Amino acid sequence: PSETGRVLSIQSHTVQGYVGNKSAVFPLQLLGYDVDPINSVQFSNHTGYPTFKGQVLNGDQLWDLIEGLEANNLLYYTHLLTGYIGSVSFLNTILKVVDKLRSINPRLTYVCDPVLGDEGKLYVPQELVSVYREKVVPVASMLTPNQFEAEMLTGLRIASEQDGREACNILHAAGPPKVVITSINIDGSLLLIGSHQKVKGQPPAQFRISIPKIPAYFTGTGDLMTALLLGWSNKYPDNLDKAAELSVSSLQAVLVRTVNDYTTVGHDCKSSSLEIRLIQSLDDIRNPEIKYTAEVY
Ligand code: ATP
Ligand code: PLP
Ligand code: PXL
Repeated sequence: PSETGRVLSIQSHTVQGYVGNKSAVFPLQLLGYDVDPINSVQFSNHTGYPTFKGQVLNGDQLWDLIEGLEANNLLYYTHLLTGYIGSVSFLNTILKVVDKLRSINPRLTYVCDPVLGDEGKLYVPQELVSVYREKVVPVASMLTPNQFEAEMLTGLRIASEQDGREACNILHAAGPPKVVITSINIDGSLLLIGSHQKVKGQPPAQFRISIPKIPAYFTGTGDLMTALLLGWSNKYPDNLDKAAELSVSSLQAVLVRTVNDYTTVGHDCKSSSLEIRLIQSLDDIRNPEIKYTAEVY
C-alpha cells in the first residue's frame, strides 16, 4: 500500500462535464492518492441537461468487478468513496462491498455522501432513504450530508445552527465518527458544520465555517467537496476543522474561477447550472490558500 492511500471510488461517469467520478478522481490524484474508479453509470452528460443518454451498472455487474479484483488479490483499499446511487439493489451491493473490503482491510475508511436530494426534494427513489438510514449510516466512517439529507437521515428538522449540531450528534450515535453537514442555509447564508466524535459515547468536537453564497448554480460541487474532505481528513486525521478549511478554500477557489470564466464570455450565471472549472484549478487543489476558517464551538 502507498503512503497516502488507495481509494475505490464508486460514482457516476459523464463523458462531458464534472460530476461524480469526473469531479472526485482528479482532485484525489492531485492530492497523491491512487484512485480506482468504478463507474456506476456512464452518461453523455449530467441529468440536469435537457436530455442525456447512456448506461447504468446494476448491482450484479458491480459485484462482478469486485470478484474480478478479488481473484487477483487486488482488493486492498484504504478508502471507499460513494456518492449518488440510484437504486436499492445497487446500494445493497455497496453494503456487500463494504463488508468485503473490511474483511481484507479492517481499518478501511468508508466515506459516504448520502445523496438523497436537496431543498426539500428527493432525487432518488423513496425506498433508498430507509436503506441509508438503517444499513449504510451505521457502517460509514465519514458522512457528508447536505441539510436536507441530514434531516431525512435523522428525522430532525434543521432550522438553526444548534439543530445542525444536534443532527450530527444523532448521526454519531448511529455510526460515523466524522460528520460534515456540507451546507445549511440560514436566512440566505451558508454554514458548514463539522463534527468529530473522537471517543464513542463522548461529546464530539464541533466547528462551523461560514461560506458566502455565490449567486450561481453549480453541479458536481457536492461530489468535489466529499472527495476533498476524504483527501484532507486522511492527511489531518485528528483535525477535521483543518481538513474542512482546506476543502472549503479549494472548492470556493474553483467556484470563483468558474463564475469568472463564464462571466468573461458573457454567460448569465443564474440562467443554468455551470460546469465547474476543475482542471484549470489544479493549483488551488494541490495548495489551497486558507481563506475560510473554522470557528470551534
Ligand atoms: P450532495 O447532494 O452531493 O450531498 P450537497 O448538497 O452537499 O450535495 P452542494 O449543495 O453542491 O452539495 O454543496 C457542496 C458545497 O459546495 C457546499 O459546501 C457549498 O458551500 C458549496 N456551494 C455550492 N453552491 C454554492 C454557491 N452558490 N455559493 C457558494 N458555495 C456553494
Ligand atoms: N440533481 C440531480 C438530478 C442529481 O441526480 C444529482 C445527483 O447527485 C444532483 C442534482 C446533485 O448535484 P450536487 O452534487 O451538485 O448537489
Ligand atoms: O452528484 C451529481 C450527479 C451525479 N451523477 C449524475 C448526475 C449528477 C448531477 O446532476 O446527473 C449522473
